[in-house]
Amino acid sequence: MTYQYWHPDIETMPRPELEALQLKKLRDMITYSLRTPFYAPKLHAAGIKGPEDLKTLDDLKRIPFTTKHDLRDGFPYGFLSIPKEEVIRLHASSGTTGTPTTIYFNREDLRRWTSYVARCIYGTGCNNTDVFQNMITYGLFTGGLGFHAGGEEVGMLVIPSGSGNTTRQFRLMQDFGTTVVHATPSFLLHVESIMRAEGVSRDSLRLKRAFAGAEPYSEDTRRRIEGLLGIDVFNSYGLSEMNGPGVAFECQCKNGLHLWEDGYIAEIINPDTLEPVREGETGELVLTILCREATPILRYRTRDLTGFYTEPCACGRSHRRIRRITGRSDDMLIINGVNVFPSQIEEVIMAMKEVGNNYLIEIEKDGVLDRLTVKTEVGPETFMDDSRLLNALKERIRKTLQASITINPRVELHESGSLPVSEGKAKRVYDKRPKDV
Ligand code: DLL
Repeated sequence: MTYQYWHPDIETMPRPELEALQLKKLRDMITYSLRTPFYAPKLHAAGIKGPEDLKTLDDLKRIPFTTKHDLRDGFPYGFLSIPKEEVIRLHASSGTTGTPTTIYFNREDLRRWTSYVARCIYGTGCNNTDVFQNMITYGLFTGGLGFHAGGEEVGMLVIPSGSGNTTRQFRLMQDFGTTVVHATPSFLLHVESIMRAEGVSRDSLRLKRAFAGAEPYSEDTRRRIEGLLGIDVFNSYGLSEMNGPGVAFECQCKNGLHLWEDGYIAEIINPDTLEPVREGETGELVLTILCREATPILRYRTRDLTGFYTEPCACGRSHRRIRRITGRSDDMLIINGVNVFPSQIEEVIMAMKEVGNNYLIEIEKDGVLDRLTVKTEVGPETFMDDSRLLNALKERIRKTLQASITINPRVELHESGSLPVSEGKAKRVYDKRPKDV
């Protein structure tokens, strides 16, 4: 196989050079971090007063971890390192309680992010003859605009179709001869099942590749999508705190995701002891961004569980590969690609006085998509025989939840005291989706 590289010198850079580059960029990040209200006192406390105080990459370990909680506490500008007039875009992460985590970009930050996404796309074998349909949510979510810009950078014809509306997606694919799509793996499976239902034959399309990410999926799911659609599926990993997509991506070998180490420093730690795991072992991925001036984030605990491959990749890239993400070390749920914390649901329902104390969250597969059901007891004062009142309450809960978590849940009301009560620590989340990761 011939492999194509977008940034050949960087992608195949010998490791000693790559690590020297990391140190240089890390020092720049320290300069920017020292300008933020959040990091300035933390770095000073660690004895870091300027970039020169970091002598080796190992000195990074002197800096404490940053968590999602810190980002929320720092809302809105605690992590901003440049004057507001120089900021030209923000993105915000879904799946937070009330306060979003917001990331700011200057013009160069956006240019750099775009070039990482272009590197990922090109490395799968795409080029400017491709027609790219970006079937993922645009807006504050980074998947839409991130891939859009990366696709344009490669020179592909980019169709900003966004997610949903499957019938229209087929129409666009047929009209413009789409060769590459980007979606969550669950949406790709959904597309395939609608294709069958609507009698759209795979031969009427020119699809060759798909980029699938933003949620965990198994190797079996990848193979299933590949088999059903007759295409190659590449795993795409990223998170809004680290720009979004473009952090780690599979190359043509489809065997682990190259984590772009000139843009990010990766550590893998034991989430309980916070000590590094041995090379190759599974743990929590911790990332330091090296490619964003406006919002530097150091040693961010992603909560994603993975490990490094220890052997080099056949493609010749020197950047290490991480294994498919197998889960998280916190309680965040990913439902049809949207991040949801159980605490967000609790916050909404517990604020309603007609609602009782007990509730359950259930996630199941409905066909290929995820379905969220929120079961809640009504308060002792609410009569279960007043169906008009109950329906109105149900609808109000549904709408308020949808406004908070952006997905539309099913809501079930139960009589006071009728939902199961766990002994000890309450078990409220029942994730009934098959665990095939
Ligand atoms: O999901 C960014 C993205 C967009 C990645 C498009 C890939 C494609 P967030 O909404 O901040 O950002 O969610 C980040 O999603 O910490 C993981 O838990 C999960 N995640 C993302 N990609 C994968 C993947 C975007 N390939 C969170 N496999 C991350 C498993 C993934 N989980």
